[in-house]
Amino acid sequence: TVRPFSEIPGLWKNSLSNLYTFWKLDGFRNIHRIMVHNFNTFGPIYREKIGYYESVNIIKPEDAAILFKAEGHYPKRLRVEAWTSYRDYRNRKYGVLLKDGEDWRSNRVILNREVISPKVQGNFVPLLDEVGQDFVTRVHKKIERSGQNQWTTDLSHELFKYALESVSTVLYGERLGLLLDYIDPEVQHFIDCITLMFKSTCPMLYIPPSLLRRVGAKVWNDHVKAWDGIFNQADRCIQNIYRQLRKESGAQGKYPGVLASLLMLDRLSIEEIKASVTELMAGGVDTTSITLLWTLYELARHPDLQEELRAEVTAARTASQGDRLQMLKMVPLLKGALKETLRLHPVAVSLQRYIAEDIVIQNYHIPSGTLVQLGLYAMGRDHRIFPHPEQYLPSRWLPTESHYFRSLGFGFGPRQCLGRRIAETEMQLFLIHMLENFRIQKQRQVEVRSTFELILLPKKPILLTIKPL
Ligand code: HEM
Ligand code: 2DC
Repeated sequence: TVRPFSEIPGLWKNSLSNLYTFWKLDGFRNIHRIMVHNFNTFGPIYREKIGYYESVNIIKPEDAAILFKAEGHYPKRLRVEAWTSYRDYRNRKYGVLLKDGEDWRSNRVILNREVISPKVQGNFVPLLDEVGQDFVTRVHKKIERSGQNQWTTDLSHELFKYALESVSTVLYGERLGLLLDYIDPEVQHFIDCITLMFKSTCPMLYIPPSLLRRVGAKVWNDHVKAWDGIFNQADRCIQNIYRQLRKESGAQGKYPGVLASLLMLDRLSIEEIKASVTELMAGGVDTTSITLLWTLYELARHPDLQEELRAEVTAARTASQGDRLQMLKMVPLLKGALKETLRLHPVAVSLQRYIAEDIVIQNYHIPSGTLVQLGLYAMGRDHRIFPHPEQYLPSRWLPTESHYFRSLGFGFGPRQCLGRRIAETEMQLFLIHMLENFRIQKQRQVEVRSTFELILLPKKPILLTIKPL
């Protein structure tokens, strides 16, 4: 017999004292480890209430399958109040990230065609390949300047620029030139604003932004400043393309980028296009750059694997005669490496849905409308789901095995990451370029842990040494 919802184990009865313990454990920074701890204490399902939001947490792939089958036609995630409050406060439209219901679906369908459908990848590859090429040139220059035939550095700032240049090139169909020696202070400001926006969101997951705004809290002011900076820069880029398009209508066969394609398609209002393009631009920086940094870190820690990947890339290059699009189909281990990175270092600690129908998980009844969270970080590190979870083994993702509801770094279904194809292409090409040109090494073998700043980031700077092959 199915047990009732009220019997699900967990610390959900006293939310205020939970908030207090949470605070004491520095829970804001450690959500991912607290979730692991909770699964160890309560088993594969537990209920939780912290501050104003209540959820059921699950960890097993089979249960994830049940969750996503119950997501309905309009899948809905946990609403990040800080983000919607800002839009309401400044009277700006929601893009796909924040919309829900039919409004979300109708926008998302149109965006899918231009951003994530397989047919656009061919347009993205040459653009992104050029950015990868420029990154290599830049690193060679840095190595030369060091006078030591190597370059030891915290690559994160370079990777932020690489990621922003990549996503901008695809969105606007033209280069911003971020990999040149001179960096426009406005662009640096934009990058800083994204990091601040994520960071200042965290406390507002638990304390209502409306309250913080009323008391004039610093975190709310920081958050507003951050989004203002993001929207100002995105507006400048969008205006620029819009003006160009009006002057020279109908380009000569060249792929014009996502924004111009959407404008010419004319199925979304300009305000809606602006809202979603801004979200794409802001969502495309910290996510891919941090995933690449973690991947380089893992490659530096596993030199034999690095050589194996290099061999795969070299063979793919020969077999495809340098055709990059073709080449991307011949690097399964490299793709496995990215999946392995997202298993151990997911950008999102959890995936969530408000379920659209009643379900039964682990023999407990869960009523329709409940917020159910899949603990992505905890799942990736569970030995019952991934044997020897502490080992970085890209080969576990080769197509010979089944990966039923295990590869969820980008989410799942119609509400999955809209930037997925851009992210994957951009990251694969980056690694191909790096492996073709450099060897990555690391000084000491110390484990770097994650810290939660809305997305998971390395707790300490990662220092890598890059040498020409
Ligand atoms: C949503 C992960 C890169 C834009 C999401 C979600 C995840 C995710 C887990 C929620 C999906 C769900 O609820 O099922 C990642 C990871 C990335 C990445 C791991 C890179 C390693 C990007 C990039 C962009 C982007 C490069 C923009 C170009 C978005 C947007 C949404 C989203 C707009 C909301 C989609 C919607 O609500 O319909 N991402 N993302 N992401 N991501 Fe990403
Ligand atoms: C954070 O408890 C932890 O892709 C919360 O590119 C639940 C939660 C809700 C939504 C998640 C968020 C977490 C992590 C960051 C995500 C976000 C949805 C989209 C966003 C996963 C797990 C991200 C990074 C987007 C960001 C777009 C940008 C314009 C803000």
